[in-house]
Amino acid sequence: MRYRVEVHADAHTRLKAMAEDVLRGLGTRPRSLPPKYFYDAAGSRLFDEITRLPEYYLTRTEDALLDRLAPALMRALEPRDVVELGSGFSLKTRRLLEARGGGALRYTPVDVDETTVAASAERLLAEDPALQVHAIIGDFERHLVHVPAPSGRRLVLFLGSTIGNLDAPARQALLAQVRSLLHRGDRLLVGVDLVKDVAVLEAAYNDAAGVTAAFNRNILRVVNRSLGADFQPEAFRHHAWYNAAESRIEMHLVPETRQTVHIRSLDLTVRLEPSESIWTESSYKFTRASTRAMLAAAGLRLDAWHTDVDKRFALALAGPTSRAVAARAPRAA
Ligand code: AVJ
Repeated sequence: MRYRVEVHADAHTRLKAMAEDVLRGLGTRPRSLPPKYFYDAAGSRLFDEITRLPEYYLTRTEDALLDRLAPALMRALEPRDVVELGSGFSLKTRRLLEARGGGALRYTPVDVDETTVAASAERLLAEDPALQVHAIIGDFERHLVHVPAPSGRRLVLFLGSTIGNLDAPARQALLAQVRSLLHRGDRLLVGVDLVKDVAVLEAAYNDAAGVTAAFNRNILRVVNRSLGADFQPEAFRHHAWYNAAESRIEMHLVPETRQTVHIRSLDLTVRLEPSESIWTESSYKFTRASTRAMLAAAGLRLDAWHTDVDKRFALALAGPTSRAVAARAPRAA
């Protein structure tokens, strides 16, 4: 069997988690909804459209970096075990795996959407006879403990600036877990979007075609359908701006007029004033120094830093620091 799947978050569990998240998010101020709920089928399609927008440089810049980097990286590292957090369609992974030159390899995608993972695995397996897939269906913030013991040198992938959705405590918690998946010689490859000119950043989240606005409003459709809510998505204005003090793009949905929303599954009624937006996403932006510091706090050492010529996006390669050794080392006299 070259394909194995473990389901750690079935539809029922996910719905329960969502109910808790929405209750917490809309029941407290500032109102918020977690960005992971953007991605139903329609939301995933809208995001895919975003990645092809002229203003949204992130995906194409990372893809070009990966294409450039893949052969040398795979030759130098020769991984036998690739774990990917938030693998989605595994489009970038495919190019990385292709670059390895055919040795035996186990790929462990971690993603909430079983249908997507199964379809991606089928395609990868058909193209690659030396590949095994051990899929973990779950939330990478909660289910990394189920990643199997390594089958050889390991490469963990966390691409697409997905880490940018997490605030500092959540990033540290996640990176500490990733650190525990790594042994000496293993590596983490993480894609981070870089701090840059505000106009470039804000344009990427305020595209002229309005796709990002539709993507933002879609989260209300997801809550409507999943929890029996009656949000009117068109009554909310898309607002995205760069919060320089926090190094993050913030996306909000601003009610145009006062809204009264009933969420049947939660038996909750929420009144929203135009002055109170729903904060739907943070997209943190990094520098080399902030990336290095974030990694170091989790016991990871920045090994290599790859950026495009315009320094818009970076791929950071990190390895585990030998913390046990450091702890045992005698103090300098
Ligand atoms: C998928 C989290 C990387 O933060 O840029 C795109 C999502 N939101 N446009 C990002 C997103 C609005 C995206 N990530």
